[in-house]
Amino acid sequence: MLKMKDIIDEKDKRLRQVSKEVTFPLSKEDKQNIHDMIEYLHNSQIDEIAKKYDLRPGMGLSAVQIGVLKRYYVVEYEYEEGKFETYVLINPKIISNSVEQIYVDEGEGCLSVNRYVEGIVPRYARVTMEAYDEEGRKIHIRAREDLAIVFQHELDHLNGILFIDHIDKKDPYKNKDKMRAI
Ligand code: K1U
Ligand code: NI
Repeated sequence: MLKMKDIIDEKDKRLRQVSKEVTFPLSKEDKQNIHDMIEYLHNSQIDEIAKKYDLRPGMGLSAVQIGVLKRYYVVEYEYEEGKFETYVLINPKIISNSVEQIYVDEGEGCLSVNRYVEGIVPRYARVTMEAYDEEGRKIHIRAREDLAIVFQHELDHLNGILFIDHIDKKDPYKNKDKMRAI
């Protein structure tokens, strides 16, 4: 079972590297990693379990955040109270995006950034992702709003980018009026 100590911190240089494409079939280790990452995210969103094991809540997690420099991530999305949809994206890319941009009003969070960073992180309001599932089948996922944001945040991780890189240090609220807050 993954714990907070297994998630690497922004000071770790591995978070700045570009992760490598995955080949199929998946190795036993990668299957286990994906299982553990889903379990972490799910548990972290259940108050009782999160408290018991001191888990910081997360909706997405990329392999690099547990020190594995491979191009996959998982998202555990609560679409209704107590109901979760799990997404596993391997070798993901954005194949189309909206012109409209949005940002998280209270600021983005990241399990690898253990401090509050204020400012706007511009994200596409809607994206279509192309990726592979665990069996190596090509999949397409359309996402909007917060789900679109988490897909983009995780894709950034696979390219060595953190949300803080998108924030203008001198003017954290730059271009605010050109985007919609969610
Ligand atoms: O570090 C990470 O990659 C996880 C990060 C991803 C993210 C989600 C949404 C907006 C920006 C970035 C988080 O999950 S931060 C915590 C969070 O936003 C959340 C946690 C539990 C439920 C819903 C949202
Ligand atoms: Ni993150």
